[in-house]
Amino acid sequence: MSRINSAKFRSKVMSAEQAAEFVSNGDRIGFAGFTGAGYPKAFPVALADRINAAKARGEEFRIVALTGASTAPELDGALAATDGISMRVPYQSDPIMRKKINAGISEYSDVHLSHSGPQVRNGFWGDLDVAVIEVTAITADGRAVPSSSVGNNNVYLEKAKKIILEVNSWQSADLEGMHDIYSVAQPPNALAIPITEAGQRIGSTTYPIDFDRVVAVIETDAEDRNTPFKPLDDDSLAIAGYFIDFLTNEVKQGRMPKNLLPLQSGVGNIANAVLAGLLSSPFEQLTSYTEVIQDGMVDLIDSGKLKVASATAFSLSPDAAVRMNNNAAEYRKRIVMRPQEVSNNPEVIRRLGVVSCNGMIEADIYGNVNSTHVMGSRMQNGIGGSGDFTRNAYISCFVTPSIAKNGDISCIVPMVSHHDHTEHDVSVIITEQGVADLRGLSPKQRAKVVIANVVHPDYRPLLQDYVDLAGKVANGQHTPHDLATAHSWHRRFLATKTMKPA
Ligand code: 0RQ
Repeated sequence: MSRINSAKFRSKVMSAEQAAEFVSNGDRIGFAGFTGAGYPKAFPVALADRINAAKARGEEFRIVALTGASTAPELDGALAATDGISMRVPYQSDPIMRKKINAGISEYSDVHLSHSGPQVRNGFWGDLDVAVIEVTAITADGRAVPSSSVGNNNVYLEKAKKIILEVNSWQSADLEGMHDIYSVAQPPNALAIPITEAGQRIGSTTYPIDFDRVVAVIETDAEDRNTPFKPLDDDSLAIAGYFIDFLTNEVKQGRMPKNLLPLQSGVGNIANAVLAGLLSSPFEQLTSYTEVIQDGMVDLIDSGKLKVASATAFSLSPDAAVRMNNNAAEYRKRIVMRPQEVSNNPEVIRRLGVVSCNGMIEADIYGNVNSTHVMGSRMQNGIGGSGDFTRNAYISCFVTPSIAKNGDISCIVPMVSHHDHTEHDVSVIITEQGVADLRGLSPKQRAKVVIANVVHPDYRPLLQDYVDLAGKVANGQHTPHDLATAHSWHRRFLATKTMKPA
């Protein structure tokens, strides 16, 4: 049965190939999609075919691709493979897209996710030509029911000259009622977002659609594609254990209530493992004000430990996605899905006292964190929402195994090779070795706590040698560094494939 309950919207139904004809060389396109959820599945593949055909004729055909965050092979993968993305904003994690960015074929602007929608609304990215948005259904009065992510869809639907809707009947019809669509007013007319509890609803359950700008409606029946999480290993279990010990002590010290404060959990395997750890913890009546709902979060809801979760998207393994689809009517009682300008809003995060927990590439002895670049230059994914949460959290935590690539890389280094989160924003670093609580410490005190608690034993003496040397070279100044050798570990890895000295 068609999910398009409005005759005038039905009159715009066409194939993805026909819809792709509405795009011109140089267009700026706002795509739905946040992790492997809620992205258009048919249109991007048809557009990729069109771009390839134009290239074969020797014609230039490139687009600017804006999204909520990362997407999946049918969007980032297919379009990046054509070399037809001139600029990508604001987050990606697709292997082909990453390759094109690091080869200089596609430009990439890595902005905070909470900023990306407002930047489009305020014209920082020029006019938006097309919005391509996946929805679950179109109602009889011409509103659209969101699907498994919201991201920047509200902004793209407001701003684009042309709107293309993909109505995906694979998405559960019971998603209707889960969403809370609220557009943030901009300066000088901005208003406080009236959220004082993670589960509070302040908007509507559907997107308003300006029919006059709708040029095409495509019907699909295609699953979201997320990769399964890596199985829990000893390191991720140890990290989860330390995180829970840390939270337990915060409660004991009277710095958090028994049911904690709203939790945010980042993308990636380690962050998911931390959620899995909470399942066997003594905490009850938990709340979450986060960006993505991962498998671990759904397990916490199922167990009754998590009362409510606010997010902007699902980031579920194929198994968990099926579970969500079969039980959306139950889950929507406990999940509120919002635009990313609200889920990641700094003002709300600060007010609620969110405890953030994100993965990272590396941290340094003073607590500066690199979330994005491998060896200073190669883009991995992007900053995503980690900055939105870290800077504004009640307590900001970062989690990582202490080593990567079989021990040839230490994730704790003398000086990070790229800065995403400064020492001023980072409260706690956790590895399988332990917890470095950096609150209330000076840089020199931080270095001691980092070396004693979170560095792998193979690298601990080397890092102590660096601190001793830096202390001498910098003559005991406030944040001692030896600029001649601060990046020598990275240089050694680039030259010899290991940070360990010969
Ligand atoms: O490489 O994929 O080749 O195996 O980086 O590392 O250990 O599996 O960790 O999946 O938790 O991801 C920072 C990327 C961590 C993620 C990052 C290599 C490692 C592996 C992945 P392989 P793991 P995770 C809000 C929060 C930014 C966005 C964010 C991320 C791969 O957490 O993208 O936080 N964060 N958003 O081997 C070289 C190092 C390394 C390293 C790990 N020091 N040097 N390679 N790796 N450490 C949510 C959203 O924004 C949507």
